[in-house]
Amino acid sequence: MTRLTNDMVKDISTSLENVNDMLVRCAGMTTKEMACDAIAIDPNSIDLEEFQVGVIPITSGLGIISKFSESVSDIVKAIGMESFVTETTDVTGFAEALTRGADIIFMADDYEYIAFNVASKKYSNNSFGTASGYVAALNGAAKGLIGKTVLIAGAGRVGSRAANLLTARGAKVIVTDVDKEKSRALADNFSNVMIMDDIAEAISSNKYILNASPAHIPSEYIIEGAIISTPGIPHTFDEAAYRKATIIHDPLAIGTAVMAVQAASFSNQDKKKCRR
Ligand code: 2YG
Repeated sequence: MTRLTNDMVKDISTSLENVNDMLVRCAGMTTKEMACDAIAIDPNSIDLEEFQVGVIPITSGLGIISKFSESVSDIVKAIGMESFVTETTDVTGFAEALTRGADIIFMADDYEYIAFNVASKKYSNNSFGTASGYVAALNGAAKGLIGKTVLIAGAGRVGSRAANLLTARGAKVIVTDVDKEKSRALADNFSNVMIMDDIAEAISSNKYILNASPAHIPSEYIIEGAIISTPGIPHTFDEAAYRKATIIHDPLAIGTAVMAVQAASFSNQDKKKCRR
């Protein structure tokens, strides 16, 4: 999994309006609408203001990314939730979040990034949140994917998770990855996924692209009018690419917003159960 850097994170909190505007402009939906569409719930069926979120800085492995926790807290606030960053880190931070009454706890080490719903004991993770958020945005921007062919560039955790989300929305899926083993593993797991090994040919023959790879995609490869939903970091699309294509990207907010809404929806599911 590619790790965010301090530089990628430093301006997130002050650019959340821009992300929302980008989603409205490109995909016809706000950040909250995208997150609800990603898990197929009606935005009116969930009251995000009810939820208190605790974000815990985690020092393990390569350690803290500056402003990561604050950014997560601001992202969930921007979709209407209450949230705080714990004063303490790691296990002490977990105890602090519980003591302060967090309903949902966000934390990330170098391998997993999760949103844990305390009451329901279920959690949402970044691979699902990012894949489903960017698929929802692509679906909106393409005005539906039924019968359309979508190229997945990058068969890592997010790209692989996106494959069945795309087929569930009626798309035909092609996958390309510099690591042929990864693209074949993905194609083995999902029926009717085609493989294209040459990334230049793959990009230049597809209008709809879900880019979940860290690779640079030269603008020369991109079709005029392409729609590229791209969680991939580092984000290296240049001016020329932005002129030719609709490009949907942010380093953290789209995945985090889906995680928050999915974690909150676990409570609703329990409420529905106890209503019977
Ligand atoms: O608590 C901290 O500050 C650090 N332990 C956070 C480490 C996060 C590492 N993970 C990543 O950089 C990305 N996988 C995060 C998700 C990117 C959005 N799709």
